[in-house]
This record gives sequence, structure tokens and C-alpha cells, in this order.
Amino acid sequence: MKFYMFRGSPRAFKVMAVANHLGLDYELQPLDPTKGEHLTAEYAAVNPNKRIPAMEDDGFILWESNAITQYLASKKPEAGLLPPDGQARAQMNQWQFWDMSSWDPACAPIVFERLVKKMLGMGEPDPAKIQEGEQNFRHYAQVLNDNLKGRKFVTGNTVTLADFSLGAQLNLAQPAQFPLAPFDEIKRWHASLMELPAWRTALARCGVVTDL
Ligand SMILES: N[C@@H](CCC(=O)N[C@@H](CS)C(=O)NCC(=O)O)C(=O)O
Repeated sequence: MKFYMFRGSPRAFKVMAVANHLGLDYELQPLDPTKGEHLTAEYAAVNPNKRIPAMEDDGFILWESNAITQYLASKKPEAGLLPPDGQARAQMNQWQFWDMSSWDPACAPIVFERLVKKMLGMGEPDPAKIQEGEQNFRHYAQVLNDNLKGRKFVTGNTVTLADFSLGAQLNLAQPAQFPLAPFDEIKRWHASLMELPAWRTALARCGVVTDL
């Protein structure tokens, strides 16, 4: 199994962390965004969106990070990352959809302004975009923080794919200066994810944007 990725990408990180948690073997195919290696015709044949991550498993190709995590988890249902029960599964899906609709788009503009622009030589952060991004971030962080009250993990007391999906962006909290100060539940939860061996191994292999 092969994962196409950028080093430092939280979306690639979550796929790697889930594979680690499940004990699945994989190889990495790093692409260099500073050289536009994701924009080639060869890569467009893998992911026509020209984005990472993407996965190849014995000729089967899949893109969209959360879809890849579900595919991986379905290989090892006994691990419990993809709850089998209807309501528990639906709740897990709810948070993974919320990740794509709300949380990832709230985090990404701050990461872009503070980290990606620097990496790609695109100039200084735009203060107006940072202000707007931080306001949006606070709105969604409040939703997540409130949900985590009384729960160890996002959907209850066991870890699921929702934790891998939502927690991945927080690896960038310090370098991207996410305004996390009032959100103690999020900080507590992310610290517990950082203790997972699968999380640590993925961080070591994937790095963060600032390592580039
Ligand atoms: N919803 C997609 C987003 C993929 C995405 O935007 N990936 C970024 C890197 S983290 C990318 O490839 N950006 C390259 C570009 O926009 O040119 C997923 O979760 O897989």
C-alpha cells in the first residue's frame, strides 16, 4: 500500500496515523509542493484534483483523506476505529463530515497565511485574512470544545476515526498560532492523542510544515 503525501500535511498525517494504529504496512511517496510535483499529468492520473493525500492499494486508488481512513479501518474492524453499530457509526461520520465541511476549512486559512505562504515564498501573512480566519476558528473550536466536555474522545470514551481526522490539524497549533487559549477541552484531548504510539510514529515520519 502506498500513500502519496506532502511532508508536514495534517491530511496526510491522519492517514498515516490511522494505518499505524491498525498495524498496516505502507510505503510513502512524498511529493514536493515547492516543486509542483503534485501538478504533473502522472499524478493527475492518481488524483485528478492534484491534491494529496492519495492511496494506492494493489491497483485500487482512493483520494480524500477521510475516505482513505474509512477504507483502512474497514480492513481491521476489530480495532473499533469505525464503529459497527448504526448510531455510533453515524456519529463518527457526522464528525468526519464536519471535519471536511467546517473544521478543516477553519484551520486551513490560518495555516496557509502563517506557514504555507512562507514555505512557497508567497509573501507575508495578510492580517485581514488572519483576523477573519481566527474568528472562524473560534466559532468551530467552541463547538468541538463543548462536545469534548465529559468525553475522553470525540464520540465517547474510545478513540475512533473522528479523533484522527479532527486532531490532525492541531499538530500545527503552535507553529500556526491557532487561538486555542480558551479551549481547555481541546488541549486536553489533543495532548491525549499525542500520547498514542501511532500518533508519535506518524509525526516522526510526516513532520510538520515548519520542518520543510
Ligand atoms: N479534502 C481533501 C483536501 C486535500 C488537500 O487540499 N490537500 C492539500 C495538502 S494538505 C493539497 O494537496 N494542496 C495542494 C494544492 O492545493 O495545490 C482531503 O482531505 O484529502
